[in-house]
Amino acid sequence: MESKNQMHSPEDSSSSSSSSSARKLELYSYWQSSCSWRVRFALNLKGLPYEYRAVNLAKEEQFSPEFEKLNPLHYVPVLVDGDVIISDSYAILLYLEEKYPQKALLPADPKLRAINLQAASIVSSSIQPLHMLSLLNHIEEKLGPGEGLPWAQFHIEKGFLGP
Ligand SMILES: N[C@@H](CCC(=O)N[C@@H](CS)C(=O)NCC(=O)O)C(=O)O
Repeated sequence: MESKNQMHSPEDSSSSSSSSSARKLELYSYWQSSCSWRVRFALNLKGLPYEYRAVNLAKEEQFSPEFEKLNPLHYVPVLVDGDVIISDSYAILLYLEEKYPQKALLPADPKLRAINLQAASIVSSSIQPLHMLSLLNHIEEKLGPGEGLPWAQFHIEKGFLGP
């Protein structure tokens, strides 16, 4: 995991939003993490500057003692906003929406709001957890090499298209 003041590749472009001198938010992220993409989308849509902290999952940096203090579950993303530390993308999105209401992500209409939250919840609880890196590694270990991909494809298609 990089130290606080370092920037990095290949995602350096994503940290362009942190050019403001009033840097406050910090996002611990990995470039292939779809959970982190969600938060980056939200930060950019809301125009919130943030500092990008790369956690290289391929190098198992999520298990470093430094990162473990932020998220004992060893997952990215983690958002740090002053003394607030949030380590789940869904919770981070709701936090950002409430704390920084400018450029709302959710519609005001309750029905449309519920449909949006339904889609977000399906992705974050019924699709993504079924193909996270640690689970795919576990499946490959238990069932054999090459078994992870069809597993992931099945659950992604089911989540988006239905059975
Ligand atoms: N519910 C969490 C899930 C976080 C999660 O699964 N993060 C993945 C990247 S998208 C991760 O860090 N995986 C590391 C691993 O599986 O060891 C969220 O939405 O933030």
